[in-house]
Amino acid sequence: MVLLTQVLDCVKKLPRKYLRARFIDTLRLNVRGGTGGAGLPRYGGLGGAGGNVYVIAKDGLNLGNVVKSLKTKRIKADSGSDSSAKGIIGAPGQDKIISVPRGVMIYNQNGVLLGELNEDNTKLLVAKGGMGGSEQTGYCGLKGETQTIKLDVKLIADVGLVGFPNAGKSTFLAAVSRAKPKIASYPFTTIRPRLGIMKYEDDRQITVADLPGLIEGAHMNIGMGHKFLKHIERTKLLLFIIDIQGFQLSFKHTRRSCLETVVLLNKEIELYKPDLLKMPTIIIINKMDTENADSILKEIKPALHDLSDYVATCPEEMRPEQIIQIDDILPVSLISKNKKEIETIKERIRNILDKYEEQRHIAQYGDSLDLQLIDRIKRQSEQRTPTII
Ligand SMILES: Nc1nc2c(ncn2[C@@H]2O[C@H](COP(=O)(O)OP(=O)(O)OP(=O)(O)O)[C@@H](O)[C@H]2O)c(=O)[nH]1
Ligand SMILES: [Mg+2]
Repeated sequence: MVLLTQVLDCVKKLPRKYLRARFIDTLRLNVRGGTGGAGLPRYGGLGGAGGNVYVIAKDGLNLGNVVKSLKTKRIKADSGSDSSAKGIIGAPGQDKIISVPRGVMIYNQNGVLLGELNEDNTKLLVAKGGMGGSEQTGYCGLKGETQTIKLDVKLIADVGLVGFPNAGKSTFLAAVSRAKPKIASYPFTTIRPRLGIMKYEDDRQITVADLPGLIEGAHMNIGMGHKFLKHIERTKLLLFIIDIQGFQLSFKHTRRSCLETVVLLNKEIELYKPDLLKMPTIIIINKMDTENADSILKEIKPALHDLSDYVATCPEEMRPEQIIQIDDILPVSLISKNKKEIETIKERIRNILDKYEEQRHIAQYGDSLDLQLIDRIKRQSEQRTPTII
């Protein structure tokens, strides 16, 4: 109960900027296909079909741009032309195309997933135009399909940055990519997710998503809440950024040690979606340049390497049921922008991503792709080779 009052208290004290922040990652639209044109009974003329409404994915967009570009949330495609003595077959109505960001999932009003658009230029029909008038319809044009669709954007990135506020997530993004996120010494500096690209000498690219900070009670919508956690659903690796000095939202709140923040992040992710804990995770212990950092690290190292023992000693409300798999623990000082340190982190991320990708591949296709290919070619040639008598 004390914990609950403490966390609820922090809601009131949140920076006003957050309350004003308008980051849009869902959008509802009413879409309507065009009406079919009327037919012409005298000549058996056919009305043009109504236009369709499509949603198309485009690189470089966000839902904010989409809202700005649409004048209204009711999108209707054009009606088909009527059949006339001059034009027996009516022209079809023009389609309406709504450009949206990549990674959008589209649901209908009943919450049924209609499709997802992850690649640039992929498109989905969301409202079909009505048929043009013909003998079949008594020469009346039919009305187009209507529905309310919900667009839900989930970022597509290889690595998701997870951590308490102020831990150095944006400092990390700025250090490894050309992104220029806002960095400041107060909590909740980052109020919207942001992508950056880590580039390697051999042109390999790994995308990183910087997310707003999480705090305990995020599942009860405390702080920025859980809503940004959906953006790690499509990442392949979690990068926990942890402040060696721990975190304290304000002097009224309990100070959480570095180890406690790891456990609390584990717990918040579990409360959001336990499956995410199966993802490979690297822990970056940041701010190693600060006072006593080395001795704190020395003290907590054994517990970090075997988190389950430590978790057992935590109060029940902090204790997750499932413990994250930690693939690597890297103590660093991101602020020092030490090139060697940054290169090591980049290499570790790359190696772990590749290791898991290989394992996933083997699980899906078996041990050796070459053997499978040889087998397939053999079978195909057996089918085609004429039997020699
Ligand atoms: N001493 C020290 N300070 C650091 C280090 N890394 C980051 N900082 C400072 O910590 C503060 C917070 O850094 P951010 O990168 O904005 O932290 P964040 O995790 O993105 O914070 P939110 O966006 O609020 O969630 C800034 O004042 C940074 O300069 C470090 O290695 N050592
Ligand atoms: Mg930040």
